[in-house]
Amino acid sequence: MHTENPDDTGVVFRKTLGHYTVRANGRDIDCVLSSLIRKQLIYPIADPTSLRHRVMEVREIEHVDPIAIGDRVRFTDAGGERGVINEILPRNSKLSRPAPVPGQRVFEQVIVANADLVIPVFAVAEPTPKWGLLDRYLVTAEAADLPALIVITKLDLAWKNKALETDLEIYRRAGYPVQTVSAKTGEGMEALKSLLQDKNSVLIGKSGVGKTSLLNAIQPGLGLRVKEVSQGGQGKGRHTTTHLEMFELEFGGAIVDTPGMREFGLWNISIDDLAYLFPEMAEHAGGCKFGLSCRHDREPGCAIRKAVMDGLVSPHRYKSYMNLRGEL
Ligand SMILES: Nc1nc2c(ncn2[C@@H]2O[C@H](COP(=O)(O)OP(=O)(O)OP(=O)(O)O)[C@@H](O)[C@H]2O)c(=O)[nH]1
Ligand SMILES: [Mg+2]
Ligand SMILES: [Zn+2]
Repeated sequence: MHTENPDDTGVVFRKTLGHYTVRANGRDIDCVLSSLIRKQLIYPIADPTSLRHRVMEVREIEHVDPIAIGDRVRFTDAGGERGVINEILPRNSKLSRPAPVPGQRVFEQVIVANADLVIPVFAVAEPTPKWGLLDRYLVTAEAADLPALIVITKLDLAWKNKALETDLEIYRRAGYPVQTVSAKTGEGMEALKSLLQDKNSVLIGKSGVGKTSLLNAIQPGLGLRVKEVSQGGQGKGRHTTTHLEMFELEFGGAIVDTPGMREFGLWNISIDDLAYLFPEMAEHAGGCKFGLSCRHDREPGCAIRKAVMDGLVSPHRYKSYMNLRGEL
């Protein structure tokens, strides 16, 4: 009889094409995928109408990698800190975005598996926050049924953004927690740490907002590379973090740092569900005169437009809703 060895399950902390770093009982094992798992997981997502299975090209596998950071896997220890992944254990959650493969259809890209907190990161200034992008991240978190914590960093630059407090009030009123911090001065950092304790969090945000700096401030021992301060630079240009990686926090929990993502589309969200993914709109969404067929645009008796008029839903959030709706 095969007895389960508790040592042979672990969590994927890092991956480079074809190789996965699995952490199990404090050891890092360099794993590859078993050929069985490749077949099981890659074929079902190939075009179901195609009569013959075709072997996927490397660049496609890169986009549709069946394993995500945060996945719990079962593996065979091959000795010498190497192993073979045989099974992906069921996920508690997944944060996804669409990955268009040129000349192909769009695939689901699971950014992180088993996270329990999504942290959209924006800077007070440098770069100027784009709140429409925050709405996109929040909808993605809601669709994954994960709570979000909005983190605003570079608080030491507060004098550069007079509108900040008014803007943040919109999100607080919508029910989202907001934590302002500065990685530079340490302000707000203890409060942030207590919000992260014992959670599996994922930082998302554009390149240059200060995600990695935040992680270094949370856990100084990490010493991760951040963008050099450049003379006259606007924080644009190249990414400093180039791949996803998960880090264990010494006070409990783990955090995934992501490279700034230029494109962040919505994955698997239906037009009818969208209003329910804006928590402050959800309670009004069922109340329109035309019911589910209401597009919440110019229809008479629209409960969502009324909520905007009554000041219960901010015009900014409503505008984001309409913009995202246009994409679906
Ligand atoms: N003034 C100030 N600058 C900061 C702060 N945090 C980060 N920065 C600067 O912002 C720049 C970008 O920081 P990173 O931490 O590399 O940004 P990132 O979000 O990880 O960027 P990518 O890895 O490219 O996605 C660096 O020049 C940092 O020194 C802060 O709290 N205050
Ligand atoms: Mg970074
Ligand atoms: Zn309506």
